[in-house]
Amino acid sequence: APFADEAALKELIADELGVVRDRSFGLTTDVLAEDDLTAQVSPLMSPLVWDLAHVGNYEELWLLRQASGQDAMRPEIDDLYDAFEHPRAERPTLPLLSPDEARTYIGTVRSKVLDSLSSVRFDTANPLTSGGFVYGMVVQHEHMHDETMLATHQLRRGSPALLDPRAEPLQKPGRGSGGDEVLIEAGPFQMGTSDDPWAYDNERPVHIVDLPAYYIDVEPVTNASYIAFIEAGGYDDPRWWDPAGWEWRNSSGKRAPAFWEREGGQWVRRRFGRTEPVPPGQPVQHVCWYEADAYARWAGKRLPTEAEWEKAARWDPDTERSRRFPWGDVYEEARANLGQRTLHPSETGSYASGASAYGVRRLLGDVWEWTSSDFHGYPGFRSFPYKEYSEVFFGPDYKVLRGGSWATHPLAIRGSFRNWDYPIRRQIFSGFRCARTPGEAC
Ligand code: AVJ
Ligand code: FE
Repeated sequence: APFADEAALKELIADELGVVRDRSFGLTTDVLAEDDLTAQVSPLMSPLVWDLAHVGNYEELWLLRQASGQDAMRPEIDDLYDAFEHPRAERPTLPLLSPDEARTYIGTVRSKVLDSLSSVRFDTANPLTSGGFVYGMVVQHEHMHDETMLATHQLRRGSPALLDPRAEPLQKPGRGSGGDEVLIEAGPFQMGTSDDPWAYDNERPVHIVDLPAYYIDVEPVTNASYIAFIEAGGYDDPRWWDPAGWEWRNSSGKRAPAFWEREGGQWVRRRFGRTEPVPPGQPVQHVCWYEADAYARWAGKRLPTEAEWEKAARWDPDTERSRRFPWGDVYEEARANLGQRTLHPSETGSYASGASAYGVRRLLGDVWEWTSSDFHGYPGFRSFPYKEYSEVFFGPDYKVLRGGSWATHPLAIRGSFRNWDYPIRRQIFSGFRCARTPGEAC
């Protein structure tokens, strides 16, 4: 078991709580003034100061009240930071804590959490604390909000607040394989997990899924390929579009990915407050499900189902078991573009060492990948520890995304992790790869 020793696990938890908090401050009070933290840059997003206090309020709720049995510190603010009470568009009108108050509040919560950590028993009979589950849930929650805050930064106008820490790609791109696909032979695989201690309810339980043979792209679809779709009139031909997607295309007026503009005969994109030529070899980013679906049909392909994505990412046909990551069970920094080390996806051909058993590349990191699947619970699903994490979103309204992006922290991603969003959303760091049924099209 990865966390056999409770003291070592608690040390890791304390470290990871510190890592994620540094990240949260690095996206808020360290880099932006009060006005920028309280402003709403888009009705799709919360003011950054809401996210900041919300992660602390969530931490108070789960780690102080639930895990440690303490009384509410400030019961009067719970309602303000309950995501289900107030939609994002409404949040700037609430009497929110100021940036200074939020910083103080979440800092106080944090010191109480660290003070109580040693006295909370990680009882294997209590699913909330067994394996440190609820602490893992809180760390992952803050990382997810940090990625949401990065999307807010991307939408923000005004002078740049974030610097790309590296101008150069982390790895020199290797062999280009933008057009390549691999055949995944027919057969069963293990989908989801029952033994990953920090996995969410929607990743559980592990179950066997038997898939017919399919092809899947080795790499995500690049900007160059997506530009070919645009230039072939892809946005103007209803044959490629889902009927609801065609309606979205008509009513939104969109004819290119979010943040793209045509300038002097070339495509440029705005990225964290700067404008740059669209890099042809990076995965296309900021496309909605309808655009991904239309591109795939134009290319003579289709989006992979969620199960097809996961089998290509996790299944090892030699050992007949699913891996935690495409390359194995242990996270290794050099194998994927995760964790906000750059503020953009990597070039096609990078991270070849992160390939799955089938040779499929860059499944984790770079861009979230749209799948064709609606978000549902697996057979035997049981909501835990609260139905508002995932169960209330099950149904036909949301499409599943897999794999995480360059902005996703490694603690908040694994081959079984499931994300979801509306098919019209493009402010997230979303791209896609294609799949194909043998004998059909292409
Ligand atoms: C899993 C990313 C869809 O941001 O809505 C944050 C994560 N849940 N707070 C979201 C989440 C509660 C969730 N996603
Ligand atoms: Fe939240």
